[in-house]
Amino acid sequence: MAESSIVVSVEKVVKHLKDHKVKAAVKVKSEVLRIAENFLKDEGYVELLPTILSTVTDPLNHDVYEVTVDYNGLPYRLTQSMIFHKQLALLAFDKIFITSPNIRLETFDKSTSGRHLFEFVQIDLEAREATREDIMNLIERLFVEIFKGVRESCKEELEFLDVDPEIPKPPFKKVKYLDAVKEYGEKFEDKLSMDLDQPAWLIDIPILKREFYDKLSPNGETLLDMDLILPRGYGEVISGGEREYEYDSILRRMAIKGNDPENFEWYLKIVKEYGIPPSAGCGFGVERLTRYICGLDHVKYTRLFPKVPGELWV
Ligand code: ASN
Repeated sequence: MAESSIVVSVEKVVKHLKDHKVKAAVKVKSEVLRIAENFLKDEGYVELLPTILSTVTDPLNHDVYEVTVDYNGLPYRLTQSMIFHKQLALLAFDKIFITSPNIRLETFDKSTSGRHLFEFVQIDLEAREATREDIMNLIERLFVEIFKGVRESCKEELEFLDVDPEIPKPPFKKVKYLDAVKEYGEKFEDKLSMDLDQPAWLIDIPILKREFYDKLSPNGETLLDMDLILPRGYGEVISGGEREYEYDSILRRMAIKGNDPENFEWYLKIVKEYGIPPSAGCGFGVERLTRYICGLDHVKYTRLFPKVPGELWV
């Protein structure tokens, strides 16, 4: 089916730049970044600069348009997530994070989801020898800091947006994926999110519902992974988990998901010849968290130059 696209007019771009709602949300987002980056540094995470062009990137678990850059014959990809670079970076440091711009050329039907931009930023972190529990605990403490900090430093903006974001209360509830399916049916995310009044972890996602790199649990059916679901319909803001790190297991998981090892040649070579450590990590969508704090109906208000699926914007 042909997808309809929109060329955004210059008037609309300037109106967006001058919109007080956008200005307030962008200021809140700036504070979210400051607080998160300081918190992670205080926890011993070393900040890396983002990788934008890569020979290997996240295959993702949903369809997007492929994007390769022909650099005079050298085939580069645009980064969809830094998952493999995060694992490799642990050869240098024990804990790392990146404020990572990701390009995911989403299909145009995502334009009205309120949650998709085809260029967005996630704070992506990974820690050597960490467990899923360690990462969930870290994020719960981080989210408390972010909400406390923003309430303090963005009083004017929150007042303008007419919101009073509640500081989340850890520990967050854990919901098993298959229990959510039982309660709400296969397409449960929106319904689950609508029923929540606190963020909740969605855990134990079935093997075929996620990428090959999240670690299989000893039960052989679900993964040692997690999403964080925001309340009141705001939906998923984090995905992460423990990782596969052994060459044979990675190949087995690629075969199960139908991922062609040829597309991951650089990564696989390093894993096979040098090894990578066990780890866990996650990434949280900066625009999605800001949208939730600011009570907005679309992530586009959190960026001055939003890349909404299907739109041509400056
Ligand atoms: N950042 C995510 C993770 O750490 C991966 C992703 O963005 N798809 O698992």
